[in-house]
Amino acid sequence: MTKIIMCIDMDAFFASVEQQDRPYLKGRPIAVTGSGGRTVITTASYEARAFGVKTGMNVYEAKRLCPHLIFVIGNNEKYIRTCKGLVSIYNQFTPDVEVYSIDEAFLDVTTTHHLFKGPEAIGQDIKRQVKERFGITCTVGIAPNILIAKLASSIAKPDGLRWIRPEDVEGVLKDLPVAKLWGIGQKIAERLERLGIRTCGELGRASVSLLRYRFGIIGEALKAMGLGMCERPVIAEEGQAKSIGHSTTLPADIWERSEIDAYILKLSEMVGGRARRHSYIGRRVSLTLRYSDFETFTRQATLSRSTNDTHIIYKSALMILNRIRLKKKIRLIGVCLSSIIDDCNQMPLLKSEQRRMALLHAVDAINDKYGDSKLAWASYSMTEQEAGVISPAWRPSGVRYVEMD
Ligand code: TTP
Ligand code: MG
Repeated sequence: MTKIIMCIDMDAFFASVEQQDRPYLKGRPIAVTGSGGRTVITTASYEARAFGVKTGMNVYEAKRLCPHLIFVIGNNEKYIRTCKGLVSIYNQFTPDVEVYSIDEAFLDVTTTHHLFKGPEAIGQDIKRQVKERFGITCTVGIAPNILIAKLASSIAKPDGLRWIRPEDVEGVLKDLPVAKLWGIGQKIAERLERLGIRTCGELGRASVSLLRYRFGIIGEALKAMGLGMCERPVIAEEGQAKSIGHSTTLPADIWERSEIDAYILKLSEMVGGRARRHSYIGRRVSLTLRYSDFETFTRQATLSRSTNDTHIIYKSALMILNRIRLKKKIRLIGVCLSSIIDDCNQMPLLKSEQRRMALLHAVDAINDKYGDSKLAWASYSMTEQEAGVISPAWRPSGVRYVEMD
């Protein structure tokens, strides 16, 4: 059966929330920056984008482009609260809701749209409710799969709705530059261009063996993307977190291995503590790093058995880090525990493990009582300053990182 997938993406999310909160900012060029004195822009209002201001730009460059630009320090808690409210709107229309990032969700309405006068009517209703409840606009893309739904929403931005029906996919992709597709970055686009492939139409017609030869295992997937095909389903939350992750944007970019390790320990403790509090254990540990120029990547390791032990999470994250040759300074670090199941509280077999678990629970009890990180592991003290932002990155219940490994 042909699926009907929706992609809902807020327009200039952080900036729109701030403009709604402070009406004097409405209709004006604003840029949202991180807390903790960071000088990089996380997003800009569409009024500011008209001057060329964009995500990742530093404030000096932005001010030069738009001298009357207004800067606002972001407030992650506020955005997470809004995100949770948005999900409650989506849940009216289907149980298959995937909260993909803080302002973006995929809905599979294949089996429910007829109850609501069709997908377009659902899209309009969501846009109306988002506007009424939060005073912000969003863009809706509708398509047979998430790849094309995402494309539809990016084409229709801002405040738009676009339905790309199965019979329209080929026409839309024909002359579309490959980099417009979700998942094809600038680097892959450049490599494709060297093969004479610029548009999705050309990519769809390219020989699989050539693509496989040049791009390895992703060669086939690239061709499928050029044809507008994507098998990945909408992965709905099932009430239980699928992963527990914390990330932190550092107060200043760092390079020193000992400093990076200290942050990883701190994040591992936050992840382990949260897993223990909610009685979850997980088998996969991922480490996400963002370089100073915003290039972001995730590597992961699978453990021999599930855990919520800070020490094991930390050691696994360090093992992952040991395999990475750092090219630039780091601006963000994230640690995530996934492949999660309920912890049946089995008693560890080894005496040393039993002792450590008892210690972990004692640390948790004190931290629960007096706030996180009152008691911490020795090398925490190496992080001289508190990080600027520590939050469950993007998703209200855990993190989904792009899996690259
Ligand atoms: P996006 O949806 O990528 O951007 P946006 O909502 O601001 O604008 P658009 O209308 O193009 O969708 O990201 C959502 C929010 O996430 C954004 O408002 C700010 C934040 N963000 C960061 O903090 N760092 C980043 O690198 C990016 C890309 C976004
Ligand atoms: Mg957005």
